[in-house]
Amino acid sequence: KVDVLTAGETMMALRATGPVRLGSGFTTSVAGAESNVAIGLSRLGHTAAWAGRVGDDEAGHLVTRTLRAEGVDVSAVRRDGAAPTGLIMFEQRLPDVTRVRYLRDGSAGSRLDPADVAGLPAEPRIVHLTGITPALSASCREAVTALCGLARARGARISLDVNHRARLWTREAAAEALAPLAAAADLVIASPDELALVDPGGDPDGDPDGDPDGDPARIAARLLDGGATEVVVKDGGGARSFTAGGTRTVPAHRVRPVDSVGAGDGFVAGYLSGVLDGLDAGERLRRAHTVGAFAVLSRGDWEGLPFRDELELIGLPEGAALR
Ligand code: KDG
Repeated sequence: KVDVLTAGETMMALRATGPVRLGSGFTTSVAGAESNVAIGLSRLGHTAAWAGRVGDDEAGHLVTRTLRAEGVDVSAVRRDGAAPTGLIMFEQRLPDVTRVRYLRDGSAGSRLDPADVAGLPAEPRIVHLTGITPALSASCREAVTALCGLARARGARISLDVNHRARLWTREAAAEALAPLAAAADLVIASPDELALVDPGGDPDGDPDGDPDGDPARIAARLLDGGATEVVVKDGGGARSFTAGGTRTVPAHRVRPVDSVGAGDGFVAGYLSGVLDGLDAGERLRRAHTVGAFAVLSRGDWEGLPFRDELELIGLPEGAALR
């Protein structure tokens, strides 16, 4: 049994070592919201599998090699000779302003289809999805729907990080595709503006922001009425968990970010880790904030994520030396 199965697109990440227009160099790594979560979980001692397509190219090898080195099960990854592995370029222009550029149109990852997910690792406890994958292509949308069906058939819980990417699609298109996914999910994680996209009581005319009642608590209540067991709403300062049993709010750690890309994925990895460990809502949120804080305190999407024995490092007094 694998604790968490996730699927999506993982790209080769090119990180500029200076301003790109001046002719900077690049370091290479990998990036993808779903595989970031898988890495975070693996580092915390859980078993995680990632499925997706990579090109039959060196970048594809970098993706599978990196994930394997992080202990993520990549046995279901498909190598697609007909398209390249996607690229993502990061240029940190100011201490906490990073320009992100996708070079992923028509990539191998965007060619994921339902057949790729049909025979995935047996019996995951949780299937984790994000709103990025359905934005990539029609076949990706179908694959995500198939994965929800597989999760249901195998008794797995479905977790959805709404993760709206405005560079990939409009809010209208996102609302249309993501509302049914949220309706199928047990756990929905979103920022307040993302939550409005999956509001079951959203504007029937199709305007994703047209509902005058954009209050996260009310949207969460509607999702719970529709069958979700938990809705987690995160904003800069803290996060709230809504369940039938009540609401818990936990403030985030106060940290000085050095690179906030990947914070949300760290948050999700910490949260799912808390779910797998049977922690209560407050403790789950605390672990989520802790892992998210590690992500923003180091460069790269996932490189700074904590191993289990490092969780307690957040919260030590400033300047603490570990002797
Ligand atoms: O969540 C961080 C992501 O933005 C990054 O890893 C790339 O998956 C990614 C995406 O599609 O934006």
